[in-house]
Amino acid sequence: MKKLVTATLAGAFLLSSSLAFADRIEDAQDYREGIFHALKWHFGPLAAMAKGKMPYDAKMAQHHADMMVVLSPMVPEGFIEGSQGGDAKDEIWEDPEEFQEHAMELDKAVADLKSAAGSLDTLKPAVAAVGKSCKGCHDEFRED
Ligand code: ASC
Repeated sequence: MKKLVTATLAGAFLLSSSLAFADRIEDAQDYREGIFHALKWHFGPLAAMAKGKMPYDAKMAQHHADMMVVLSPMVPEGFIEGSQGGDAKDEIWEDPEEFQEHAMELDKAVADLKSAAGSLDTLKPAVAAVGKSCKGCHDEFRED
């Protein structure tokens, strides 16, 4: 009887932890999509300022660039093993080094953006570099 109780408890624990892990995998897609949406939220006004579609505002530009510096390193964590799917191509998991390289490129471009946000002249090329980094990764690793 004691053995049965122990086995039942162990089984219940394993089941609940694997269910929790299944949630974790599902949550990973939401997590990474959330980070990308937040990056887009902050990049949108910067791109608009760079293109002259919104008046340049140094304080706002700095804020959005600062937020992107926080968000960018959060991206790779959303691509845990088993969370393949959504817009993410399998190549991310097949060539993690290449993916990591793109992620580090974004970190670098965003750090440059933070330094460049103080004037429109410096903001423009820095925005272009971030856009290029986004596109480079999307071309390779995102489903159209
Ligand atoms: C954006 C956005 C992207 C990138 C990409 C750059 O504003 O949402 O995914 O720029 O379009 O080419």
